[in-house]
Amino acid sequence: MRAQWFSEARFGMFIHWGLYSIPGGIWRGREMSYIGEWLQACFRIPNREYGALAARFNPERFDAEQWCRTARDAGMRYLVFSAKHHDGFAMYRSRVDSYNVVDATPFGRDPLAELAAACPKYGLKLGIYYSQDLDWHHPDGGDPGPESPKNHGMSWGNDWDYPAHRGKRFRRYFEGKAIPQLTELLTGYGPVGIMWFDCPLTISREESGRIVELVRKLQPDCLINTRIGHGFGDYGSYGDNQLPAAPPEGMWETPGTLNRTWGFKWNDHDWKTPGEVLSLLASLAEKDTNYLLNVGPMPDGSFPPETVRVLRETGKWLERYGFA
Ligand code: JFZ
Repeated sequence: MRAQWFSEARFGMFIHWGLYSIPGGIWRGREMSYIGEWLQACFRIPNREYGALAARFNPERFDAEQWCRTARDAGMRYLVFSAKHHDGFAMYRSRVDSYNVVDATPFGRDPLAELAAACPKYGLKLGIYYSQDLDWHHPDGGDPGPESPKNHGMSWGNDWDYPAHRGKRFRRYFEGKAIPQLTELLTGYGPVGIMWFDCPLTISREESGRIVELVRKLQPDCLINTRIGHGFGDYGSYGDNQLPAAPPEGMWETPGTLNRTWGFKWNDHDWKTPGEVLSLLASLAEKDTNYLLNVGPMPDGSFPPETVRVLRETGKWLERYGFA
């Protein structure tokens, strides 16, 4: 069964890494209270300014093998990497859009390619996060419009650079960027275990279905989470750190933060203890639910020291008692 590895994996590493990791929750001396990867929307930063962060993206300490070793030693069996978050910046080499980590930064390397090469060496399946609906860089990226409820006071779509909601044609973004980039991701990085989608706010049933078809065609064994939208997908995603009440039907996963943010924030020190991580992992496992625990790497490419410490202790305990 193509999903067996997933049910047996139980523990995975979510990785949110992008341009937002550089300011780490602080913009021109002002600090945001919301999750770090929402920085651009929080401060309504124009793309010209936000995109200038790319010139400063040079993570000298990035080491895919080190990331994978940390995941494996924590007892994790898979990894999901943010290839493109809502800010629209591709964290892999994209021929479709030069707004990507290889073409736009002094770093010039493809972290996804390096992770794809490292994962199998550490027994990890590779998963890819792709924001299929929201895209703040594209003029036609998903935007529920001015009448829709906000997200903690913020706009879901980019209405600071592109305020003319009536002129937006999601289809242009979908055909011109999302589908071509997903094709790149599904053909350029070897076997992909999971395509992790998010925030299906404006996407149509037909469009969600098109993505499912594309994944099935290019990677028949790849799993899809239900945040693809419209009831599609192979397994359900709960909310942040959520514990299901009863053992549910089907396959499930709970993504969770290790502090209070997905993308790195300099001032978030509210770390869970290894005991808390272990207890959530056990409670979720009892409900047949995987735990996708997030790491927000720092701008230099390394994991925050607290993250490393908690993951190491977690892995040691699992190993000592024969779970890993
Ligand atoms: C989304 C993103 O907006 C966020 O930046 C992060 O990537 C996170 C993993 O996913 O936020 C959500 C989406 C859905 C829920 C919660 C947070 N939910 O259904 O509870």
